[in-house]
Amino acid sequence: MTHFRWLTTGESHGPGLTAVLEGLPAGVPISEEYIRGDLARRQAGYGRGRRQQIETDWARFRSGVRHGLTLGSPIAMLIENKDWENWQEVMSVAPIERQLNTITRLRPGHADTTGAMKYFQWDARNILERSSARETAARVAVGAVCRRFLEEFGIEIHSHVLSLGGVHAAVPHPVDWAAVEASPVRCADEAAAAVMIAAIDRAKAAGDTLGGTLEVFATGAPMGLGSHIQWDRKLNARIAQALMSINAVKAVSFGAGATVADLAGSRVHDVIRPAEEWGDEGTAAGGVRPWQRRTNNSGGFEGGMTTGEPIITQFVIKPIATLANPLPTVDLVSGAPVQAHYERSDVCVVPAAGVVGESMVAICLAEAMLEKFGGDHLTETFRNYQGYLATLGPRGVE
Ligand code: EPS
Repeated sequence: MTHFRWLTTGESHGPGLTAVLEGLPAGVPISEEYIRGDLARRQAGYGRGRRQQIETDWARFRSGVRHGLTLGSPIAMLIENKDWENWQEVMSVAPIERQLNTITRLRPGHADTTGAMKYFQWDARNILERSSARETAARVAVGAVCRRFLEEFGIEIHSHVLSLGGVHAAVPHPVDWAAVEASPVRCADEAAAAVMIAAIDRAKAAGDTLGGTLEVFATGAPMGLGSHIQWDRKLNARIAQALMSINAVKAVSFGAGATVADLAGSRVHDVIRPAEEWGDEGTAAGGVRPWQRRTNNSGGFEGGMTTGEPIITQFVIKPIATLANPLPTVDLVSGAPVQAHYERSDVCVVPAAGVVGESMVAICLAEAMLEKFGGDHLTETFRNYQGYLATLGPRGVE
């Protein structure tokens, strides 16, 4: 059993976000600068609003790291909200004298309506502050620590935008990840990216918002993470939950995804290549799998376990619910018909969502690696990992 667990705390306009991560072994190299790389990637992307000009997200370690290495103790990280300065009265911990304006014009598509009923609130701010996607900054901090751990095992995680506002990219194989990182919409298809940017500009002018489809691509995970033994041990299912938990996500798929519904089995299943076919490619997989596949329609999973092929998962994010040109709704207090609340928001967060998706996959993979290989120090985890890899391959005669 692993004791891997993590939590985030924080309201969007409160003093800051906190993340606690427990269960990583000692000896993992990590720095605040490393985490900043992913936090900055999440803050970027065409279509973001004014809030990102205020914030420069930085995760400060409060525990769990000494002299650049994890200690095996709980890691706490604090990300300050720079905007807090402007919200001290609105978000005051102590009761205040002044009567503040409340948010009562419920936004369709946000957590406002159900949250206000369920948590017995008169002010939707008491719901939206926590349901805001600001929280994903804390997830990315946890994900970055996990990513650094996975790097020790040669596992790399990327993401890119497949579609945005109905504009679909042509996906080159292999994907040019440097081009993705250089793109304002995190899409390597330059022509499609230009159309996506124009679509964001049009949506902004119309007071509207846009969603899209993202793909996360992880290489180097060894065959055999997760298990077929029980429903909650299937790693693809756990990744699906992790991605579905990202704000505004409506669908998750793997590999060929929904297209397999229309194809015969002979067109779907990934044929296993015997060693004779590998030719100059050497071992099939840099050792993480004993045999290669001719295709990867499974997205790297069979029976809820990694096959050793790249993990490929897609997720769909709806257009964000805060519209500058608001939708009809009702008032929380009077029930009267009104237009929904609007303060300030992003037009499109699709590019940023890819970084959050990578982070969630990193967290799931780190947990699965530690379930399989254990270890209180990275050296021990690595020894167990190498011992396992040495067992992969033709069984021979017992
Ligand atoms: C969000 C609304 C906006 C976004 C926010 C999510 O914030 P504000 O209300 O301060 O303008 O910028 O996302 C972030 C702050 C972030 O860091 O991603 C919402 O209502 O969900």
